[in-house]
Amino acid sequence: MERRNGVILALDVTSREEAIQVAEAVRDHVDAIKINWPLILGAGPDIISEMAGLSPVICYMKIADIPNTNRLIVEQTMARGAEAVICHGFAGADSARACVDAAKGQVFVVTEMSHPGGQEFTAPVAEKLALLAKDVDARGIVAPATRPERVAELRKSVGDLEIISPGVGVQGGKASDTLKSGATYVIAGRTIYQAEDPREAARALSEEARTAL
Ligand code: OMP
Repeated sequence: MERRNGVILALDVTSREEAIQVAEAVRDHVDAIKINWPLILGAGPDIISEMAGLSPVICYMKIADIPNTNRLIVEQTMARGAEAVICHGFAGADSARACVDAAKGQVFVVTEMSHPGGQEFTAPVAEKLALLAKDVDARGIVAPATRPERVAELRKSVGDLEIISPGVGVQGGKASDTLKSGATYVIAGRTIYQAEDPREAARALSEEARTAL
C-alpha cells in the first residue's frame, strides 16, 4: 500500500452489502481497509478477497496462538488476498515469528492497546512488545492514537518500522496529533462508516492527516 492519505479504514460493519457500499464510497480517501472479526463473521471469509479487489487489506484476526495455529490462520488469510495481518506479541516470539514467516514479513504486532483497559496489561509491556516486533522482523507495530505521547515513545523503540494507530475519532484520538507523534498511518472506523456521509468523513479526515505527513 502507498501512503497517500495516512488513513486506514477499520471496516467493522457486519453486512457484505454495507461493507462494499462504504468501501466503494471512501476508497479514494483511505490507503487501506482493515477487516476484523465482525465483518468476517458477518459476511464470510471471502469478503477478504472481495475487499482486496477494492483496496489493500489488513486483517486483524487477533492472532495469539501457538506457532502452528498462527501459521495456519495467516496462510488462510494471505491466500484470500490480504496484504498484511495484525498479531499479538504476548504469545511470544516464536508465535509472532510464525506469523511473519507465513506472511512474508507483512505483520504488525499489537503493543499498547488504545482503549482504557489497554493501560492495565498492555501498557506496562508495550516497549517489550515493540522490541519483539523488531526482533522477529515484523513490518510494524500497532500503537494507540488515544495516547500520542506513547506513540512517540514507541517510535523510539522501533526506529523505522511502520506504526499504525487506531483510536482516532470515537475513541478520542486526533489524526494529525498521532501522525506528528510518529505514526505512519492512523486507523479510523466508526467516525467514518457511521457518519451520515462516509465519503465526506473520510475526505475530511485524510485532509487533516495529510497536513501532518
Ligand atoms: P473505531 O474505534 O471505530 O475507530 O475502530 C477502531 C478499530 O481499531 C477497531 O477495528 C478495533 O478493533 C481496532 N483496534 C483498536 O481500536 N485498538 C487497538 O489497540 C488495536 C486495534 C487494532 O489492532 O486494530
